[in-house]
Amino acid sequence: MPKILFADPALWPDYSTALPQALAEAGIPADLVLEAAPETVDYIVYAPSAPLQDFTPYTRTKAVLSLWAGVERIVGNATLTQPLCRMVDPALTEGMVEWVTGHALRHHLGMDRHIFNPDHLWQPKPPPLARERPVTILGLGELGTACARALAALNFPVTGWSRSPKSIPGIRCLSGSDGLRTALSGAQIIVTLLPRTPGTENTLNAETLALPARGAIVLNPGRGALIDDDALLAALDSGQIGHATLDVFRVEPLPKDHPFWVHPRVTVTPHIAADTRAASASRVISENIRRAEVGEPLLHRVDRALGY
Ligand code: NDP
Ligand code: OXD
Repeated sequence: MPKILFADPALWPDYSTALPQALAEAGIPADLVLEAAPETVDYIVYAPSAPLQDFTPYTRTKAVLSLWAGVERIVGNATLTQPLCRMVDPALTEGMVEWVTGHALRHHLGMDRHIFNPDHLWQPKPPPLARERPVTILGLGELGTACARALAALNFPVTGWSRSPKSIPGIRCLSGSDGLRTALSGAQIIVTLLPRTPGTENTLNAETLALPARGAIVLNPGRGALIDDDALLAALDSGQIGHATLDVFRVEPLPKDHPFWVHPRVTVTPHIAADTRAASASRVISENIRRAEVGEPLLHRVDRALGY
């Protein structure tokens, strides 16, 4: 019977029912524990906030299974030599699609003008149709692709950008550094859904923020480090960027004195774009344990060299 260490006690209340149930549904008789002698552990269910930081003594561990989609706080741990899998949770993806389409539609429809109208102004200014508003999504992985499809289904012309070339029906797919310039040029809404790696740091900077259409909207549910904060603030001040809706930050919680809190063209959401949901995440974890137990390849393996 495999021994599974649930390494983050703070998250256990969410998983104490869902994980045993999912393991049972997957037909895995498991010894699920919150503490164990490291050399007895077969699988580790992990989050970066877990007290466990030294993986060296976990000599028989077959996989470390992250509850987080982004692994930048784990992947650089030199003691973690066991296979690492990230979270790809259908419910998390659903949540991200809702956050991105909701905030895209807020700006597309100009909702703020009517929600905050203290002077009761009657100023009919119909928005353009979605088909007239180009959207660019940086990152065409699990989340970026789902958001691209959802926005394309609403008729937005969607361009996506990724490291490797892709072909997705209904989406203009670009890659590489020339692709980035083309993807951003003329975009009216930009969504950043890249992982944080050395290759994605400051993807949006003074130079690239000058490429979109004037007044473009930035939505960042990816990671704070994808954007150069100072360059974004300058672009907001000049009107080159019309508004930024930001869910993730270089430092979280966002420090109380950070200019983003008070900037009139910034909306801050507190890293809630898409949560891992215990029921569906437990099924993902259980499926990976089932696979490992029967010698099938693990799903969602992190490429250490690429960092995601
Ligand atoms: P994936 O790994 O599935 O996709 C990542 C995408 O980014 C891929 O298309 C990849 O390209 C592309 N990419 C990576 N590096 C580069 C690069 N240097 N240049 C161009 N493209 C690059 O990740 P997910 O879609 O699952 O998640 C994306 C990120 O969203 C996570 O890493 C996490 O940071 C964030 N997130 C935020 C949440 C929130 O609540 N705010 C919740 C969950 C995740 P390729 O396809 O070629 O590999
Ligand atoms: C994640 C996140 O990576 O919540 O799962 O940001």
